Amino acid sequence: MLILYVKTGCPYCAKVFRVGEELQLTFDQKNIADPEIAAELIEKGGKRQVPYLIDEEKDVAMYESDAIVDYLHQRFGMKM
Ligand SMILES: N[C@@H](CCC(=O)N[C@@H](CS)C(=O)NCC(=O)O)C(=O)O
Repeated sequence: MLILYVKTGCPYCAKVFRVGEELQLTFDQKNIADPEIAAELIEKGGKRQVPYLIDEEKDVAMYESDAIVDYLHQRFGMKM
């Protein structure tokens, strides 16, 4: 499961969504507009910043859209 913490209107999140579409990925989206989700993000990642990706299968989590895009390309970009 890929979990992506996002915020409506966030351009960095939009960048990750574009790559997700390109790679035909499905994210379990969590929007920090909900204060409980925002608190959950801070608890898990340490700060309130989106996008934040959790790849449960690989036990990997990261902030920073460029790092997320690179990670998704590396992990899913070579599908045959
Ligand atoms: N360098 C970061 C920038 C991320 C960023 O600035 N995100 C904003 C939303 S666009 C954010 O998390 N702001 C905190 C908030 O909205 O509470 C990236 O590329 O992911």
